[in-house]
Amino acid sequence: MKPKKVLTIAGSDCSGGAGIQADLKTFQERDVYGMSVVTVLVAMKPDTWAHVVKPVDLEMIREQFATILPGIGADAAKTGMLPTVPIIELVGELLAASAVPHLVIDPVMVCKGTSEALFPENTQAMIKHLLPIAEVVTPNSFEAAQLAGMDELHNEQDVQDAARRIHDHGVRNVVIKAARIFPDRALDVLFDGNSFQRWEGPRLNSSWTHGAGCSFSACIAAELAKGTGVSAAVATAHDFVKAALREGFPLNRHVGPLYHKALAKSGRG
Ligand code: PXL
Repeated sequence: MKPKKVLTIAGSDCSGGAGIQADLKTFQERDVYGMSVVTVLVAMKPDTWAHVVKPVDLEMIREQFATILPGIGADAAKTGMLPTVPIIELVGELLAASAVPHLVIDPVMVCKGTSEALFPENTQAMIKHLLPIAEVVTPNSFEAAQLAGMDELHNEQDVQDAARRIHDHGVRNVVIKAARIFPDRALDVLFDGNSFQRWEGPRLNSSWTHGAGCSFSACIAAELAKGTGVSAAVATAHDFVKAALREGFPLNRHVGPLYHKALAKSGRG
């Protein structure tokens, strides 16, 4: 049987842990055919792990996109790091015209190990150009607060308030990865405009979590491509990332990724 085809529109993390690289590993594990539009190249200084970020020019983003849509076709797409306002506008315009059946927006604003928002001016552009056309958006607590126009989220009530405000931007489903609001528990919350659903588990005390957010949204896109409903897709992504985080491993003294094969290895994938 021909596999479903899924497109990631995101940045290249040359360390292999996040971005396009995490998305393609996730697609492979979830048994869909992965394709990519690279929006930005990210390198890291070996001594400090400071990020060096080089956006791809708009024309080349357009060319890559056309290769896939209309050139090949995609059953679902996800976005990751979109480094500039013009790139967000272009990706929004191309996606809106493509009518891809399932669209997941991962509103990447920070990289693990760096503390400030990478591109604060991009939040409004994502609200305007991407959320209204998206089926699912997957912010972490920081990104959710930015998209909702709120201060830091401190508790589950804040998470629900943020989800309602983000839903008002026109996206059909909001999934907030509230991994950091409790010291001992990890919580994912889904709001579909009517009700809340939650997935909770003990918080894993691992430093090797690089690429967790990218892999989570990539897994949701893969499941949607296969015809799974949003709630079941989020449940699968929760389990997939939890298993992969349990087997996270260090690459060097700065960073460690998830182990994407963990769920398949345990026989539950
Ligand atoms: O984890 C966020 C992220 C997303 N995309 C790219 C990255 C990072 C963090 O390093 O490099 C390309």
